[in-house]
Amino acid sequence: MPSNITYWYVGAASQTGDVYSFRTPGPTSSLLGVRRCSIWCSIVSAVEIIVRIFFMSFFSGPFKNLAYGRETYQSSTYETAISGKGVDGISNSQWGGGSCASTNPEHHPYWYVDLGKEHIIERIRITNRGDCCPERLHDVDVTVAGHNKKFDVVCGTFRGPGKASEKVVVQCPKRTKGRYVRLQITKGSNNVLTVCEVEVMGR
Ligand SMILES: [Ca+2]
Repeated sequence: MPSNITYWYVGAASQTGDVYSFRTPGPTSSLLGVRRCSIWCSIVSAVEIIVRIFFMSFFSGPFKNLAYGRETYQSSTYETAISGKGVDGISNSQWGGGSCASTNPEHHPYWYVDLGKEHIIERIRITNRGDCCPERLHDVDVTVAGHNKKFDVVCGTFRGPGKASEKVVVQCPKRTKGRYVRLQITKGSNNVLTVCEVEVMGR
């Protein structure tokens, strides 16, 4: 049995008349199924849902976006393009949409997010700016740090240059673990790091 099976289980099967609903646990509970039947039928349905959850966990893993709404930082801030706009849940790649984070021109600008605690990190998805200068996204090192904030775990690098509104995906090595995820442009000078959304997929 995979270790992540414990993340998913049938919790709080509720009964309303003859309707049984099955939900995942936690504050972001999602509906897994509803059955209208007798108690015996419901038991069979519960088994069916457990089997389905097992295969969902085994093949795809219960990864979710860990970065949404978390604390963020960047090496400098261009006007009102604060770092938090990178994790506001809005992937609008148009600058006028007001949801992109951006630094000033720098040598090696960086942006990072604090996930609050250590997680297994699977991949990072970055939404690049779409209305202008997408080539600014290049040679981005994605690194991960534990509580000590030493970004010495390499997830991967995006050489680029990026395309307009591109969704850049950087896949981390298996079982990459950390609390902080940082993006940094490591080559050239007079670089501007702009990210319209950064999603850190993990568990
Ligand atoms: Ca955003």
